[in-house]
Amino acid sequence: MATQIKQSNPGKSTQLRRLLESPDLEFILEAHNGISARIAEEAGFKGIWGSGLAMSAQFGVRDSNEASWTQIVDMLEFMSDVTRIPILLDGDTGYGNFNNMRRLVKKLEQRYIAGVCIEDKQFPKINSFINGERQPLADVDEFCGKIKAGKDSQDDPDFCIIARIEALIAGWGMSEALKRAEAYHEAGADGILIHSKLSKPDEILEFSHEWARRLPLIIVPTTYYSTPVEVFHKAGVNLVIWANHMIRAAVAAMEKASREIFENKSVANLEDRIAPIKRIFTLQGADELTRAQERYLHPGRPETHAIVLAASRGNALHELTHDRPKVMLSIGGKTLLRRLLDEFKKQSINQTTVVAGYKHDAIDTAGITLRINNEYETTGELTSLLCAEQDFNEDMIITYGDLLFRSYILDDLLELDGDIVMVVDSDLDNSPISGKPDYAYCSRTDDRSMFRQDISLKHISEDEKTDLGEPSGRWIGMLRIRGNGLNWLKQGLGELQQREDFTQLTLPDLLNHLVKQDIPVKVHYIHGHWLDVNTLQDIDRAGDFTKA
Ligand code: SPV
Ligand code: MG
Repeated sequence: MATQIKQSNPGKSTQLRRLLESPDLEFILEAHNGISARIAEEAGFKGIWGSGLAMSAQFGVRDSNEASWTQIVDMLEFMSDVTRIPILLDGDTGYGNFNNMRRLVKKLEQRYIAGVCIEDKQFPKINSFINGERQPLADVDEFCGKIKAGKDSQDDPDFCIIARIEALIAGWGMSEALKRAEAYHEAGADGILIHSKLSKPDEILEFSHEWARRLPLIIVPTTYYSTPVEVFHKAGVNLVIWANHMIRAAVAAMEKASREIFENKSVANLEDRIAPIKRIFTLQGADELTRAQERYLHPGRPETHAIVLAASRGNALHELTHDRPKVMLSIGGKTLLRRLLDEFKKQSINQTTVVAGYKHDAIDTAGITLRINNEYETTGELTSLLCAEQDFNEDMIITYGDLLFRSYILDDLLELDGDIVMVVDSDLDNSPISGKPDYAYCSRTDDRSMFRQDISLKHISEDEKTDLGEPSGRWIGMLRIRGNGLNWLKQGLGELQQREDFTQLTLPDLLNHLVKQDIPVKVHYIHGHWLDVNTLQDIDRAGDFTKA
């Protein structure tokens, strides 16, 4: 896992700072090792809480600094390596005095950890929910010195130091909590975490009211979890930490599974209710390694190339595409094209051809081969595809340029057998429909309980109903061609070129042409997790999608 994601991601601390300063109420989720961090990211969380409780628990020790701080940092390194979202470490008391804090900040920055939260208790700490009221607090001045020492030793200006106040839990009252918050603010803290163990949010709300947004406010609603989160937002809370739910979910699942296996002396009954081995491989990034092996150990084999069709303006986006084609629209600070290229790189796809047309001069050509369809205004996708003919490869992905998708979709597609495979979203109810959807009518509908179903395309059309009945899903605009597929594709293109209306034909026309000739076009079903950008509304959706 440790080598999956390049470490040159300088944006994690900036991402965390944005979460703290966001006008929305934001949420981060506890994770305690590499795999749980990856799962939290895939679920859509924008950040991770490196919980002291959960990390100690997964080591099987108490939340009392029994795991050494270097063991915690080692674990964080695994978590950081496999994720792109920021990690806020629950740094307990900073594991010592100001000097330990200085070294901690250095070591965290070296591992791209976005920030650390320290609590005003004494080392070695004990979890706040165990006899919290009897735990001694840190001296205010000493704790302020620790915050200052941390701030002075960070290199990255966006690295965040959060001061956590335990005065309410320790029974020292609201005015002590507020006094401490002000002192920590002055010492340079980037945010205040106010902790409470009441089952109602009363003291948190009172604190928020008195605090009046002087610094970002963070809460951990473990005991007052039944409060609707809108209440927190209204009260001025910026960030909610779901602090221990991944370890608790994992423990409950492991207890149930282990009991059942023990009692039944069999795993047959359990098999369908636990993650398939393949899912574990996916979370480990095993497929990328397979492809890397092909690239580095067997360099003679064809690499996967990508062809991106990006000739259109995207008329429905109006002014936004006045001076650039759709693929150059920036979503969350990165263009659609750059996002695609990043996804390709993750899968070791390093050769990409982009077929442009409208405002092709505005395309950032770094890392791509640019081909131009000068007739883009009067021609269709197949004409664009032909512009890239010289870049066709024995193994290639063809995709529209306005596509956003979760990484696993391309990852899975690259793993499948089949000479021509198309990705179809079987979730017609939930996927937002904009533009003209390409409905796929397939040999079978999606049976999600079956792994690797053998399904083929029967017809693809913009019609929501045909003689074939209801559609089985929507083609997302992504196709893989390999092996015989390339010859079939070339042959199909050649045949269609004979037609008078060739210039108007689209990729679905090509797919239908192939299917008619009994060429197997395989279908790989997915269930959401993608988006194409056609309308202004899609831009908002895309922003949310990339933030998630
Ligand atoms: C942790 O997750 O370890 C925390 C939060 O510090 S709490 O357990 O609520 O104190
Ligand atoms: Mg903790």
